[in-house]
Amino acid sequence: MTEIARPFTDVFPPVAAALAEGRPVVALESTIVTHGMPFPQNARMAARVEAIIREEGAVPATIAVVDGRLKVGLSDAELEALAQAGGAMKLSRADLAFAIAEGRTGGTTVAATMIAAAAAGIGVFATGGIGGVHKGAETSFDISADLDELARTPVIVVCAGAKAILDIEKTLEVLETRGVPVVGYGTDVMPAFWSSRSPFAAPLRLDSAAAIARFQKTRAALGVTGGMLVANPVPAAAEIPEAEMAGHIQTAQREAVDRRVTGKAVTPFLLARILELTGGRSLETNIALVENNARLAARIAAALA
Ligand code: PSU
Ligand code: MN
Repeated sequence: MTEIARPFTDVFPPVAAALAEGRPVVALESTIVTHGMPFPQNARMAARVEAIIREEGAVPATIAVVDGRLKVGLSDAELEALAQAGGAMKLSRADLAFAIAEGRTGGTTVAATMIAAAAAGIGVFATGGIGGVHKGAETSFDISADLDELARTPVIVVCAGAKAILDIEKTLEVLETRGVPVVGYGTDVMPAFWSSRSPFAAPLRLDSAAAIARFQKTRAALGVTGGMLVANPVPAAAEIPEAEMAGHIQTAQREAVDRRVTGKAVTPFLLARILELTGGRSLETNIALVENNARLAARIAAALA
């Protein structure tokens, strides 16, 4: 952990030991736990994802703010408690420090998790989907802080693409403008979270964890700062075809506009409605793709170590 962040940070001992010895560590976000999935599935998912990372020989570090402490790695009991915490904040770059200063508890988004991971010296992070440019952003201006964070903070983020609740094409355009490499893992097309394919090309393609590690090391050597987005398609057995999701997404979207849901409430609202509209099926897919991303992230971390 950077010296100045140390007084309010708790690095979980197994994470601290792995970092000190140069062994692979994978960061995990916690907004997916506090706002992305209901209890108890969120708790089960979080524990299973950590287990997968350990199976792959890496150490998981779930990042969160608990009672004002920035946690880099949680014990099983702390993770279970966070999964049931009422009133947790959803923390991004704007309010990560607020929660720490005010002694609050919150899940960290992709942006806030990247900040904490980089400060702790963790270079790889697994999640489900990133935030991006929302549909209708031309009037709402709703563009996730995740995209700016990817541009500035040197962490590899492994995701299953951008959700179809976002405008994938505009999300890719913003990432290109901000100089963020988007790498399709073993695919030429951008995956779309619940579906393995979107109508859009993946800007770059790599087929191994070693190649991804080499690319990031080369960027660093050239002084090219910032993160990288790895888009890992959901396993075929778990996917829901895009056409099937389109109607549900449209319904949830319309409700969000009608109810004037804005700001950071938008993504959790859409996720919860889509879960209801698919009768829980979207959640199964969500869990499968996070597990798949955790496995790849552990292999990238091993290749970087
Ligand atoms: N996408 C998901 N599940 C999630 C999120 C995104 O499939 O839980 C969360 C992530 O933490 C992401 C955040 O960083 O939502 C983006 O929120 P916003 O759009 O408000 O920036
Ligand atoms: Mn937003």
